Amino acid sequence: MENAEFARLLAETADLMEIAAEDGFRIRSYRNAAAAIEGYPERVADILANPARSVTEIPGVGKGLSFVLQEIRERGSFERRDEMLARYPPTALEMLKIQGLGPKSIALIIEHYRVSTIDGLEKLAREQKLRELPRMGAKLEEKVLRSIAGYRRSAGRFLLSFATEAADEFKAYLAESPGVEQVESAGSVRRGKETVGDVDLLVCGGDPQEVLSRFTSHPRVTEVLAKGGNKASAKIGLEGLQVDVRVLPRESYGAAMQYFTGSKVHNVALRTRALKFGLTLNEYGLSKVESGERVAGETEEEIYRALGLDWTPPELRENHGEIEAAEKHALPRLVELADIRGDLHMHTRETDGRATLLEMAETARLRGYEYIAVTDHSKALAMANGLDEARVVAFAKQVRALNAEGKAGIRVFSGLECDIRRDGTMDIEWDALAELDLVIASVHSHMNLESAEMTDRLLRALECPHVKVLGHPTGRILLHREGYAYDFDKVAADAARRGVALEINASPERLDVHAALIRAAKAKGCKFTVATDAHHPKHLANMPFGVKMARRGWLEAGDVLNTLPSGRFLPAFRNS
Ligand code: DGT
Ligand code: CA
Ligand code: CA
Ligand code: ZN
Repeated sequence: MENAEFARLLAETADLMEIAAEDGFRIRSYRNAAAAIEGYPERVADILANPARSVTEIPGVGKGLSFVLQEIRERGSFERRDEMLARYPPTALEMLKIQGLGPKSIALIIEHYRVSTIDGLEKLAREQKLRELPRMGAKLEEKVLRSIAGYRRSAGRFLLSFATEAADEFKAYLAESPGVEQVESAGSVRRGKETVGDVDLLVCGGDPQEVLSRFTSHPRVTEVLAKGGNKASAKIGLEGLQVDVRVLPRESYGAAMQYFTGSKVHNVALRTRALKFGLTLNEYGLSKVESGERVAGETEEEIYRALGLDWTPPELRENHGEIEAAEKHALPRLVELADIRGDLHMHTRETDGRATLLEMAETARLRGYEYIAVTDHSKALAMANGLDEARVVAFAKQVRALNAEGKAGIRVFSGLECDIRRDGTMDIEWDALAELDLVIASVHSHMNLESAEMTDRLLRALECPHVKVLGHPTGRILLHREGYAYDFDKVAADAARRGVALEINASPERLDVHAALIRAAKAKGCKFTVATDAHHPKHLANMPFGVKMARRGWLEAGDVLNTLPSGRFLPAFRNS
């Protein structure tokens, strides 16, 4: 069981208790523990399993909660949660995922209308019945309807990082089957989509039945959904992620890779094109319509070539112009992980990170980077012990000394993730910011402003001459929260004009900003950074997810400023 799962159960129960208007102290303690566990660098399940350790070492976890966590580990729930679920149907929990509705509103809706499902809620909003309740109005109804649509889109989906980890585990496992030559991810994992419905694995070589039996007998498999001649599907883990495995002969492996990588809309466009050439394309290969003669199938390259196209990177296969570009030999040369020379967003023990600057620097050095920017929080994030002006200035000085002595083994840029206040001003005085190499400006509060006010707030933040990067530009949390509302194009245009880079935040639950907005911003002339927002040395390994996003946004190395060598890096920001 992963920490996120422990955290989810605690937070959920806290929410249900809030619907029930229970004691605020207990609710807060569950929430605090959930937040602490979520960000804890070690697995809670491992600590619980180790008799020499105690989970009370996690800040915010006391004796009472340690029993709760033990109970969760043993049976996947705990007494208080069961009690709450007996009082409210589990669907009430789903209602909590609808943005704009707090527990008090939900309690009111359940009490007044006896409605506790998403469908019921949608009906109430459509029939304009929410506005009959206190403190609810037409605006809320609209927001609820939009939020329900978003919720339906994300239900049953998983973070790319989670799916990738599972895919890698099963790839390694299946590769050990006798005779297996190759195992690869297809589907949305291969395309680098930020959320994934299911994992698609393609196996080449080996005896299909033997490979599939090995798959379905994996200890993490909880339910076998289907098992046929060359395909099996199963659910894995508590989370119920589905994995599809197909075993294919060498001669059609490329065709199957192409077909099962998708996306569906890309494939449809490709098949239409094939027909114009008198060819049919399916998962077995490309063949002539008339004679049935096969012209390609063993590799993807030969299929694209036979259709008069350059091989198209999976991240681009969304039928958003990639086929036209491939025809004209005009596909971008997408940025690669190896192009990235440094990570530009990370936190240390000074604020809410788990390691020291030197520990972060060492891990970055081992990853092969030339430089890092250390960007702790500013004082508005009091809970994270954010830096005030005096600490900012002292930090800048410390980093200058560190670089002069060469003690970090890597070039360190002094940075800050400075909060953007509600009115768009910086949380730190300008003369202190002036001491730093790289100021990232980010929104962490007042995320529900009206679009016009949020737009002005961000535009004002860009006016500060020391701001070089706009951090996690939309503020979305995948499967959890949509980004804040504002005029993205306007802000992107201003960022481009001023030479402020947009961050592509590689943290798996953010992956912010996403493909469509990256392309829109690039069209306005924006530059980008790709950075992990690491709070622990191991988070530096999330860079590939950020690079995937950049690639999905058609970015080349020249669009990403942390591909520049350290000597040319700083002057690439800020023209005004
Ligand atoms: P997901 O799993 O929802 O994150 O997205 P995908 O793209 O992995 O979708 P999935 O797993 O349903 O199917 C994998 C690929 O297989 C998909 O991208 C395209 C191909 N595919 C599956 N079913 C169809 C179909 O009915 N028609 C076409 N043209 N392609 C299909
Ligand atoms: Ca899939
Ligand atoms: Ca699938
Ligand atoms: Zn942040």
